[in-house]
Amino acid sequence: MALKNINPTATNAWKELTNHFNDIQNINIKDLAKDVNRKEDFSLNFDDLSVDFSKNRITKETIQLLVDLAKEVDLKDAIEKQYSGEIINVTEGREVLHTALRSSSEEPILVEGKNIKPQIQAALRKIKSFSNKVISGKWKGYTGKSITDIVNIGIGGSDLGPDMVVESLKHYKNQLNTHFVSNVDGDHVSEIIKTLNPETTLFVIVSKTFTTQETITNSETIKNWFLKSATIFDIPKHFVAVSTNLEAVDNFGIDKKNVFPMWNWVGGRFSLWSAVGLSISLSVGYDNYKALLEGAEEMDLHYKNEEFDKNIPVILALISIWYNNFYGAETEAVLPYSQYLKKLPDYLQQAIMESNGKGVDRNGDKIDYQTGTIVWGSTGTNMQHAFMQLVHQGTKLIPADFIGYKESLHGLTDHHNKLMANYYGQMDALAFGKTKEEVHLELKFSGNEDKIESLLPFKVFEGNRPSNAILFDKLTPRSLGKLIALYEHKIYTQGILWNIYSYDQFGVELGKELAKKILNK
Ligand code: G6Q
Repeated sequence: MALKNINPTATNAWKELTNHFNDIQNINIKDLAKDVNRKEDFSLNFDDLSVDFSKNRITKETIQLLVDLAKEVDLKDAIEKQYSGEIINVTEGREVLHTALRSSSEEPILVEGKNIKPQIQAALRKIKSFSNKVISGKWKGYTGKSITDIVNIGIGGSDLGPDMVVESLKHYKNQLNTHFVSNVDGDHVSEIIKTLNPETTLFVIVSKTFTTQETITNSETIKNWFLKSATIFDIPKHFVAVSTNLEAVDNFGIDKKNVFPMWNWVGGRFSLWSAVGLSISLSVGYDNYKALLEGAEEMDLHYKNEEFDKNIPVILALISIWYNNFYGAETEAVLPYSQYLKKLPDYLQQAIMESNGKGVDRNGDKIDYQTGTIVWGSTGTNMQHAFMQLVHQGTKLIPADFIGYKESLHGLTDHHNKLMANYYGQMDALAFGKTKEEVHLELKFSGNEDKIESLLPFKVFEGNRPSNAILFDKLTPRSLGKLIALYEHKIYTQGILWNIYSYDQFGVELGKELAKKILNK
């Protein structure tokens, strides 16, 4: 049975939310914070994760009404349909089963009548044994040397996820150096090749279709470069593929034994949990890769089983809808206070904007309300010295997720205390601002009384700018898995509430078609 098809703006809850918005739209976070229980009432804890959403323009009633909305569009039913393998990617006629990739339960999940769990387990075993061979140095290149460098060749979903995770887990990496080639711009591949020795490099070509222009072009260029010093008989030792297109992989010269599976029931941007994540397992070892999957599964179970008002992905999705559809906020910032997470905003831009950037509802009708949010961001504290000016004092409302870790990975306590002081300081500054009176006193006591009149308005911070504090104990493969799965479920929740299909991406096709036509000319 397909997903339900309910226009959110036609629901009772939406009407009530509209009335409620009219009543409280001028509410101030500073006033709300006077309630001593606020932080406790507006926080959720789950294992090593705590989410404090108290610094938002919301009351208990707001949450209640948003939860009512989720119930009225039957989010529960949609979640169950996703997990059980119904064809919820209707426009492409596919199941959406990235959650199955990290499920440790024995319960079968059927696709076309066949249980997919055994295939998933077999792929994991293959990833494990291959990673072990390469990492231990048993896998030899064509001159008998061990592998030192891995190059992932892929684009979009076959690049952004693995690239982000490899970067985020750099602390856990082994001796292998991992590189990513994606852009069809020859400068990208040229710069990477420059640093490589063909005798000790392993290329992982990741392409579900094995027809993607960028990936095939880069793979051919790399193969030609490789064949300058090796022969075609050496290809199996240096090229492996992750794909569904076995024929094209074979034509490329890759040994059948070295092909890792991909499945149509996993979308590209949700595929890092499949063999698309091979470069992750090579970079940090299979055990860490498995821990990433386990962390994601923990979040999957939380999302599936928890009541909506205690469900972290659901609550974050609902708050985002509140700003997007009622306050008219157009963008959201994702601000990780960890240099390791510098690629997270790029990754989330694809996951969120490709999924929910849709203007037609599940009926095929043009939508007259706002859908997908624009997501952007960068790491703290760097961005505090860059774009945060606009977030603090600009004219736009930009809700922000602040992602932080209690513990530092390198034990540099002094650095970490400063980092986290900034993490909390930014959220307080956004929420509570600085009043005229405070600026007045500050100028007076700093010996600038004569400048009060001319400077005061520029130094006032309005405040009332919302943020969520997403805080983990420590950056580990497990907590990263949880974080990524959290955003995946936020995406789906919003797609369901906006009555759109989150799992297709026809919007990227036209440009590709036209580029082909122009190239042929
Ligand atoms: C993601 C999209 C898209 C896809 C790339 C690569 O959800 O489907 O980004 O991952 O276009 O496709 P191939 O893996 O087929 O090369």
